[in-house]
Amino acid sequence: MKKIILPNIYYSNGLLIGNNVEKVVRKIKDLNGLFDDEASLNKIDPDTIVYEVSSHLEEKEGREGGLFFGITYLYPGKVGNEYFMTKGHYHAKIDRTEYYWGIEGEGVLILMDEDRNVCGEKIFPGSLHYIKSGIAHRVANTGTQILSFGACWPSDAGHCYDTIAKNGFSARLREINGTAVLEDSKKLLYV
Ligand code: PAN
Ligand code: ZN
Repeated sequence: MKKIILPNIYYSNGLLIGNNVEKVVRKIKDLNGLFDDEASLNKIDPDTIVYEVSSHLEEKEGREGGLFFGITYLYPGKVGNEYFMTKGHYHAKIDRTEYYWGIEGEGVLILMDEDRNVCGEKIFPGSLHYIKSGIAHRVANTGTQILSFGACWPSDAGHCYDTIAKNGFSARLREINGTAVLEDSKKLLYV
């Protein structure tokens, strides 16, 4: 008779529990330069949590052939008229792809190619998003509750934050007249 064992990782009541789970917390004070309305930013408590990520990192970072799994919890909120969002990144190995899927709440996945063409996809419970090679990705919460989404990416993908930190995305997701609008960024540094 062969053994049937319990898994060592659970996704239960919205939480990832088990071995090799690591949690990252991103507060307003950790996100310098992310939001463009500095006057509004200065009115927000720097310890306000914008998002948390729980990841199951079973593999060694950089190993080819493995996968990582993470759940992001993005809080509702705005800085001025710009929605709370993740930093956003390209993968360090630029051709590495990723799945995102919506779990709870609502928002927009903002995608940008290397020529800085941007588009947005709505995220909602059950939505599935395949992020192709060479595409920077960021999520903004457009709702009034936590937006949580899953992610699965190759363990050799890595994260490149520098390009986005320096040049941003070419569009920002703002609430204008009560609607989420992906507006061209005024900081177009590629001109
Ligand atoms: C996700 C992201 C997560 C947080 O797991 O890392 O949503 O966003 P930032 O990394 O941009 O802060 C992912 O895309 N992994 O590759
Ligand atoms: Zn990614």
